[in-house]
This record gives sequence, C-alpha cells and structure tokens, in this order.
Amino acid sequence: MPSATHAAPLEYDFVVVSNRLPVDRVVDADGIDAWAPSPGGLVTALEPVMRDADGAWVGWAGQPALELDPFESGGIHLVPIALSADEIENYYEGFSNDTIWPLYHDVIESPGYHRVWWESYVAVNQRFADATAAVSAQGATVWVQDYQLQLVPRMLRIARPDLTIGFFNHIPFPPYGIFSQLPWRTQVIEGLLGADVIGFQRVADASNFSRAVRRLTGNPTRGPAIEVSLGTEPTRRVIAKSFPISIDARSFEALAREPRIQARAREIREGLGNPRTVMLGVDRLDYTKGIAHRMKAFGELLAEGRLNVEDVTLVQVASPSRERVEAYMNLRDEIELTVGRINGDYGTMSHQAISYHHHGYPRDEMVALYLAADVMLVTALRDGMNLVAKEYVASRFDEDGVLILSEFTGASDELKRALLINPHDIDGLKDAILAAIAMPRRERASRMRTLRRRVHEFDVARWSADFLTTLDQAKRGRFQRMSPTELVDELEWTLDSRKAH
Ligand code: GDG
Repeated sequence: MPSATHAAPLEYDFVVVSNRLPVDRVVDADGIDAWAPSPGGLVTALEPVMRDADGAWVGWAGQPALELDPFESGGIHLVPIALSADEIENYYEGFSNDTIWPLYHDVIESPGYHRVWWESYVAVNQRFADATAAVSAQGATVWVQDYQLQLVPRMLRIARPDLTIGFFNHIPFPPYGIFSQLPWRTQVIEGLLGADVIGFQRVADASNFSRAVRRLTGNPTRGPAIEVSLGTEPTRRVIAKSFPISIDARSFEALAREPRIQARAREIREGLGNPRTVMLGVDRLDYTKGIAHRMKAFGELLAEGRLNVEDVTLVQVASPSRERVEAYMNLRDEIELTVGRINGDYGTMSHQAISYHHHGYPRDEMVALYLAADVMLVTALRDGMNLVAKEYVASRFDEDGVLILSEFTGASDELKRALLINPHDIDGLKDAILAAIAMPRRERASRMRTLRRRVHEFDVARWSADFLTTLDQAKRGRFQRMSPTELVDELEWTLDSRKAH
C-alpha cells in the first residue's frame, strides 16, 4: 500500500528546509515502494507546529536521481529535492561532510578544500532555495536547518524579501582562527546573514559567529544583534544567539517505564555474563565522538589491573555513518583494530572486554541499553550538543546510572552534574571511570535527579517554541525597534535563566 498521496495546494505559511526529508523510502513485503517516517527529534518537535500551520518540509529523499512530485506522508507535506550521483559526491559527501564537518569540529581531521565541491554546494543550495521560494506563501516563515544549507538564507531573501527566515546550526561554529581557513568564508557568512534569526547550540558558537561577521564583513555586532548591510541591500538587524537543542524527554521516559523494555535491559546484562558494571557508548561511527579515547582509557585500566574483565564490560554501539568518505573508512579500521586488540589481550572464554556493534538499533533497544548501563560514556572531542547524553538521562526514571560527559559537548553547558571530563586527558578519564563505578547510590541519585530536571524542563518542544517565538518577534519587527541595550536585556534573559540551573 503506497503511503504517499499527492498534496495540494503548494503554498505554505510555514516551511522547514533540511538536507534530508524526515522519511525513508522502503520496499515492503509485497515489493511495493512506500515511505516510512524516520522519527528523529526534529520531526517530533516540529510535527505539532507543522500541523497547526499546515506546513511543508523541503529536503532530499535520500537516493540519487530521484525526481518526485511533492507528496504527503504521515500528515506532513513533503517537497522532494533531487540530487544526482555527482552532487551526492560533491555537495554532500564532499563539501558538507569532508570540508565543513571537520572544519567546524576543530579540524580533528583535515578538511578538503576543492573548488568542484564548492561549486556543487552553491548549485544545490540554490536548488533548495528555489524550491522553497516556489512553495512559500506570501509572508511565510521558513526555518532552514544545518550546515549543508548555509547559503540558502541569503539566496531565499534575494528571491523572496517578504519571507521571515530562520536558520539553526546543529553543529559547532568554530573560532575565527579555524573558520578563516575556508576559502569561501565570506560567502558562507553572507549566506547565513540572509536569515532574520540564526540559532546555535552554545553561547560560544554564537560569539564565534559574531566575531567572524565583524572580521569578514565589518558589520557591527552587539550581544545577539548584528546590524547587517551587504552591498546595496538596506540595513537589517539580524539576531544570532544560542538555542540549545534537546530531546522528547517524555517519550524516552515512557519507553523506559515499559516492563518489556526493563525485561530486555535485564536480558542484555545476562547476555553479557552479568558483570558488576556495564559501561555504554552510543555514537554514530564518527571521529568527533572520541570512541578511541574511551577505549584507550578502558584498555589501560584493564592492563593496570585497576579493572577486571569479569567485573566490567564496555558495550559500544557504533552506528554506520558516511561510509563512502575516506576518513570514516579509516576510522572504522582503527576502532575495530583497537576492539580486537583489547578483547584479544583481556577477554576470557566467558567475558569480553568490549561488546562492539556496528549496527543501528531500533529506539526500544537503545532505551533498554540505557537502562542496562551503570555508566554512560560520552567522550566527544567536539559535539554541537550530543543528544545521547540527554536520552540516557531521560530514560533513567529510576534515578540511577552515572553520566561521564565531555566538556567539549554542547550538552556539558547544561548537564553540569555529570562527571565532566576532558577526553584528551586519558588519566583524568580513567579516574572518572573509576569514580563513576565506585559512586555511592545516594550520590548517583542526587546527580541524576538534577540532570533529569534539566532535560525534562528544557525538552525539544521548548527548544522549537523558543526559536519560533524569537523568529515571530523578528517578523513583527520587535527587535528592529529596540535599542541595543534593550535587546541584550530581552534576549540574554533566556540565557541567564538557563545558566541558573
Ligand atoms: C548532530 C550533532 C547534535 C545513534 N545510533 C542509533 C541511534 N542514534 C541516535 C541517537 C541520537 C542521534 O542518533 C545522534 O544524535 P547526537 O546528538 O548524539 O549526534 P549527531 O548524529 O552527530 O547529531 C549533534 C545533533 O545533531 C542535534 O542537533 O546534538 O551535536 O553532531 O538521537 O539516539 N538511534 C537508533 N539506533 C541507533 O543505532 N534508534
């Protein structure tokens, strides 16, 4: 049964634009093509807004050279963008994932700078902008997502000055000393400045961006306000500030409370040989996540006899990611070599040191793993937010479990009662692991309670509401009328109230 039907009209008051549509093409048991929702936090957060505003979602359907008319799936109007095999290689795997991704994550890997990649990025961004301009009603609100589409805001503003445009960057924005490597740095900044509101994960990302704006365009900034004048365009005030993203905390907790998920968590522990401590890592297999660092720390603790393989198992879920990009192929080899070495050196017939899984799992299984884990290891070298940390906390309604969290994640700005670590400091990481394992129940509960309050209060619905309220205020011209001081007071208030937690 095909789940797609053609939708009309093609003029929407609210339009979300992201690289990928929130659906995956699947072939069902009868060999018939259908669309299955790919449920992520973003769809969950935006679904009610989409429904109320009768909105549309513009994005790529995930397969090469697929020319599709707009259709409806799961109650959402979808506007597919076609990408050729060359564009997937140059715009997506190349410029997005092998230039911007490493550059914005502190050049952990070397970014590639190739003019053909850039040209493809410009062409594809223009296609997204054109498609969005074509489906947006007069005066509509458009929300563009993430680093693959940084040129869309300006392209859209030139085509449709009547629109109100928001942009949210899910990954970090790097310090100017790093950003300035980019041969097309000014075009990227000008692309983003086409938006009315530009959202970042952390306060530091927003200030890195403002500094890049001052250096590259000379436009003055004050707190969250940027007075933008580009070429002959009239001066506009753009807001750049942090809106830390979150998760649908209630749905994680609800799953965790289901007896079948709890039974599965017990089964997972039994399958591991019932070790005293289960440690867990869940990441896309990405070099930003510090997977090798946590394995090094664990391996050394076993080597030194400070941990015993009978007592502690590390479960590592490394979901496949960007497998055609060379840096990711090399990373996989490196991680799998490390797992093999550690298991070979310290495993016994009955106990593996690391239980390693290169698959994606259904959400139910992830929550069972969160419940099964005494210690959650989030050791990213750089991460915009890190939702896994928040999912672990949301799932632990039993107020147990210890979160070890890298200070280089956006999440560490909010989750201060985790055990915060510097993943480059292997000795510090080893001490944190031992402290987590030895932590008394009362302290675990007290820390987890505080973390849970934070994640439940600032959930993903709150994130989208905060962003869209700010965008709506921009639309009504509220920020244009304020003095810079009033503006700072108005917008920084949210940040202060967040910091107080
Ligand atoms: C980017 C930024 C920012 C992972 N493996 C499986 C699975 N996952 C889910 C997790 C989590 C999501 O994927 C990963 O989110 P993260 O935030 O941890 O990391 P990125 O993918 O790098 O996301 C990041 C985020 O955007 C949002 O703005 O936080 O900093 O890099 O939800 O649970 N889910 C399932 N099976 C898996 O095997 N079901």
